[in-house]
Amino acid sequence: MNVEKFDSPFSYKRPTATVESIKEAIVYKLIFLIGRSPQEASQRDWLNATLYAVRDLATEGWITSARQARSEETRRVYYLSMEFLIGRTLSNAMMAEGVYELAKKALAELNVNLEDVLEKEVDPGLGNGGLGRLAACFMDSIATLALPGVGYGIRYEYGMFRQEIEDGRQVEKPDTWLDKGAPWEFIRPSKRHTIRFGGTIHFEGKKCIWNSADEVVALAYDQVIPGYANDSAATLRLWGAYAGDRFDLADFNRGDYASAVHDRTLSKNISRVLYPDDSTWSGRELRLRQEYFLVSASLQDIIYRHKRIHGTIENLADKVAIHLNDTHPALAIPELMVILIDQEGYEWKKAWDMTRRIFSYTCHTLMSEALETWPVEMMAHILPRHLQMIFEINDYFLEYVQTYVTTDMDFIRRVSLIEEGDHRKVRMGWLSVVGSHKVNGVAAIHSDLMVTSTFADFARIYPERFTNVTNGITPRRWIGVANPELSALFDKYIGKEWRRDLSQLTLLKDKIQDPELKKSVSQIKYNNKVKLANYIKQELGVEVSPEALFDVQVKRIHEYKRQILNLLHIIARYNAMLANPEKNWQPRVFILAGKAASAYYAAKQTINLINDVAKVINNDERLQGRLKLVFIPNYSVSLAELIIPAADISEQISLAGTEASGTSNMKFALNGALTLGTLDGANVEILDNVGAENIFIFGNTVEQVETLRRNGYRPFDYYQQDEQLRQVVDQIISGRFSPNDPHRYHQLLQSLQYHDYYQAFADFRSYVEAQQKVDEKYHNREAWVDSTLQNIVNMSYFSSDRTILEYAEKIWKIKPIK
Ligand code: 26V
Repeated sequence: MNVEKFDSPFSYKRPTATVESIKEAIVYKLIFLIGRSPQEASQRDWLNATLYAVRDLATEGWITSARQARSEETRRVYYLSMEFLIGRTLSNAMMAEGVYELAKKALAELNVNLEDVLEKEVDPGLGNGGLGRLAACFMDSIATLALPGVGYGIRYEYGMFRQEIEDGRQVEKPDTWLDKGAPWEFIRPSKRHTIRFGGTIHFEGKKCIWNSADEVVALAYDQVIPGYANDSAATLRLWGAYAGDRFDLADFNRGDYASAVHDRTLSKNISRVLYPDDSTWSGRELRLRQEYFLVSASLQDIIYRHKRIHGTIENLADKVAIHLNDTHPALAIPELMVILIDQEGYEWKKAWDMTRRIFSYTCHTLMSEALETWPVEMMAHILPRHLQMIFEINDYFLEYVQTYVTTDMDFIRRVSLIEEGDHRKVRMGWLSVVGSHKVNGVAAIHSDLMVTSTFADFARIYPERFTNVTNGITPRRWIGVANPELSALFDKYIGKEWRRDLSQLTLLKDKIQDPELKKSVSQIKYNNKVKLANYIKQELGVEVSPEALFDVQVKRIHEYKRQILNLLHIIARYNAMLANPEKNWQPRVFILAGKAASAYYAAKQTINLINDVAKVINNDERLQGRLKLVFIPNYSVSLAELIIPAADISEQISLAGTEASGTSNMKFALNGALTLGTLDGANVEILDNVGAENIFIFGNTVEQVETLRRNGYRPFDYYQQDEQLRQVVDQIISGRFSPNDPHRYHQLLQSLQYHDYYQAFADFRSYVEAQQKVDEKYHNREAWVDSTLQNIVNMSYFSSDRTILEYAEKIWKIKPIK
């Protein structure tokens, strides 16, 4: 039964966009929406006016595609993620709507420079790193493929902290991204849901009654995610927390303003900050509340929408797919059970069958410390009904295991959703696997390791449940927006379709020997390096030459990613250059960027050391400018767009078996950098695609890493036996780079010498040798450019469109909107 009337009496016809029409739209927005005259408008006013004008264009397609999806009553996917790192929106949207050049001209006629205006846009940092950026690339692909999908997340008032470097050290400053307004969002005052917390439960017969103690209101803020040139758009709905009607008028009238607003402040805390820590899991009550807030608001929304379209929830499992981006929204599983049983009156087994048909889950890490668990005690306090439901799910599941798999008590204890001990814990990863019909890893090697390590027991119970979907990146942002000159070159050689179908890049293969093409590719790289060099000069006051080889490692700072290995080599190179200054050294600029979790001491020390070493190297005149090291502060999506297209070498040097996939590795290769990496994550598949001659692979394999660990890895032996390594380590320990505080890195280095959990010493020699090969290859510029091109043309597989189509077909079972 259709509850909504779909045929609308009025249909809007979009006028053809021209410079004139866009100019008019921008000025109109400026005057009537912002309330400024063109004479007194600031750059930000122009930005917002342009944003509103372009948003209008995207909104047309958004409304039609939403209506169309409803009328088709198709199955849809809801992507639940605690993070969406969407980056700036304007240039991407202008390109999607096909008006970039028109808007540029329109603004020019108003004496405004588009590029300057674009730089004013804030970059919402609503994510930590790879997982959040992947969610953003996925939304872009969902929109471009016109798939029926909605993203759900949290509208954090403070995103990822702003990183400043003071005296070489990271200092965290609040990211007040909303201060400048959020012109891209639509606030939906009518879309609000009440979220309940705490209180008690009791049974009346078989029925469980939850009397909650606290309530918060979730309010929807929508963002249009425009599809590329398809008059279609997807929705990203972010929830903000409000106090609802909790304002106490009695307190206020008594003059006690503080009490009257106190509860409101507490409620708002839920969407106040993004957790800036993806390295360790320290259980925090507020984080648990945040996760439930996202889950409860989104599920209420999904069910409301479903009922409005279908009039029943009997067919919920046919029409709804819900995807869990890691375990963070895993409470959605018990939440749906609670809704189906307590509110809708379903019988347990039927509710469970529906739930498992609806959910799927992606695991994004193998690091055991990032696997979420929640103390039973805490969950009992905040979500008593959900804990009860998790116990019921566990009983049901363990009975299944005992009946059909094994009665081995060790096994049962290992797979139980509850970790026993003095402090019992709920294992969210296990819950996600048990409550989903599909579980995937994010690169081939990661998915293999998942079923042999973390989820080995579950792979025995549910072998057909586990699968792989290798990550991808959106070519619209990572070439289209980030590398306009390379985009224009592609357009010239193979037409514009590559933006929507990256397999078109294979057409370039026929032209790969074209000298013009080679020349252009290397000229474009050079131009991008000039841009980055200018930024470095302006922001850090360091002069770097675009003639040098740009060697780049940008990502969260973490021991497993081994920025320290990079640094050991840089210092070794420095020493070698000083020992042999006459040699024909290939000039190099080493560029690093990334944030360290605020409580992650070793990561923060690493940043400090990078900056200390940079100070020494950059000021050593004996090097004659042939070696530079820079740490670019406050890494973000927009900085990635500047840095990645300028790279010659992409450092992907995590210890084999630790990086689930990596996605910057794909962005670099697509922009023509050569990967210097270990056989880890998606590097393995990049190697398969570009061929061994066009990538630098080094280091131990997963098997070798495991063997070393099993046989007792002794980093001190490597230190003793490798003279170059020993010299570097001794220099750091002796305070060569921190003369005013010679003991600064004692602990960091001791931990390397005696533990080195991520085996940096074991891979040092092989890394240094690989770096020599890099120099040799760069010497032969022809060969280098050939390899660059081989990387570019062989990247089709890594489009997030391919990734999303795999999810759509294999996991979500959804089809494009007609
Ligand atoms: C964990 C936590 C725990 C505490 C609070 C905040 C927080 C935020 C994130 C995480 C999990 C991080 C997992 C993650 O980002 N994994 C990355 O996912 C990428 C996309 O699949 C993948 O390319 C990277 O290799 C992987 O590290």
